[in-house]
Amino acid sequence: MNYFSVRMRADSAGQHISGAERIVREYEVPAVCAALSERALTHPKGMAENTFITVEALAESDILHVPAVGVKVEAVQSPSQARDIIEELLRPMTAHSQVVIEETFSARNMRGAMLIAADAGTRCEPDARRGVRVSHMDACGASEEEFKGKDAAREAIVLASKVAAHPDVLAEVCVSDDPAYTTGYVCIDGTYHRLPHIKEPGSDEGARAFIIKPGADVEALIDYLENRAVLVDFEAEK
Ligand code: PML
Ligand code: MG
Repeated sequence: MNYFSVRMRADSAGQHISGAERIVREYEVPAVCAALSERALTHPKGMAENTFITVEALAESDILHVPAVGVKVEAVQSPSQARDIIEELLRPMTAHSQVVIEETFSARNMRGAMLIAADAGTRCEPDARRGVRVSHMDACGASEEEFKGKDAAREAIVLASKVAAHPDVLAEVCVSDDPAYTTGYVCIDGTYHRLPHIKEPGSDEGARAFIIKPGADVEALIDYLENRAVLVDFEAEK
């Protein structure tokens, strides 16, 4: 057993508070469990009442390596400008970009992401309240310096790279539901467009949406997103 998947999720009174995960070597498991449990206890949404940590052995042959997406920071001054940029980026992929924007900004406290069909603009995930939780992923070859103090961005780039590597995903839109976190992104054509000021500080709105290809095998896509162990290769970027 070469690697372990370490996953944390936390809630209070049935409301999702926090979720995070790593794929690490055996010697790193205790420290990673400590860091993830601390995170649930000090979350800006409030101290989690319940924290669940799962540690699961993975064989090296179970792990898929995918390249990291490139990052481009967009010059955004306000939430309305961010929405215009999202619209512009999504337009070539779907006629329903406004539906995607409305759904993403009006959601609250979803554990996972929405799946939205590019052709019909309709939701495709089996549980619309929960969404699809992307799991079993981490960075490989990224120096700590690159991400120092930027856990949210690091995890989002890792997640976006796993999602973008699936051929049935055309784009992703993300607005953090963390009231203190006002940077979001659109990932499309291998580029993660970082969008500062995507929402007003203090707002609990936000979710992720994946825009999926017409005719996609939704069940197979969900299995990949939730269960396939993926290491995102940052070396390939350098
Ligand atoms: C989240 O809360 O999980 C989303 C974080 C988005 C990070 C965006 C960035 O800083 O690049
Ligand atoms: Mg969150």
